Amino acid sequence: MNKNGSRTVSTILIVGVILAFLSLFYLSSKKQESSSGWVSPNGFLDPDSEWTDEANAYDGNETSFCWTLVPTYPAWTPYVYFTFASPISASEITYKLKGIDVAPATFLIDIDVSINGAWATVFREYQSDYPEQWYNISFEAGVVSQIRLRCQSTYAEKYFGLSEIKLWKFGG
Ligand SMILES: [Ca+2]
Repeated sequence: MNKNGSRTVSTILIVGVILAFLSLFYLSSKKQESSSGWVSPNGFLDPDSEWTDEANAYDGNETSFCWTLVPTYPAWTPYVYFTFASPISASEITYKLKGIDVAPATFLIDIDVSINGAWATVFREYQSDYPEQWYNISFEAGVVSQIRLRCQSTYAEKYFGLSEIKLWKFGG
């Protein structure tokens, strides 16, 4: 093989190696896109402006929180909506409460998800704001674009705090 031929072979080899790396990078990024895991919202809607620090419910920081003053039964807070950049195939929500008041409080919490554009209630139960822990809610799998939440207090007016809320996305 002459010098030019050897150079051509080297060039083909180098291009081949680069293409192989690019393919691996592409495949691994595709896998990452489709892999399952917890996904935080990336936006919110608060039509009545009754909630405060809404983005704290999806900033990945368990010490920051979104909050509102909750009226006494049977009055509800207005809904706070959490939105996703693109709809997510999901079957579970996890959320963490923040206890703001020192005295124990019990809330009726109502959580809905928008599945294919229709609201479905996935959780409506009484819950104490203590302890501050993660709560998981499973629901019939669907393509979710928004979560909305409202609550009421069973005794007296109380502050309600939400540290984080996430959807379980399944891989494809
Ligand atoms: Ca937070």
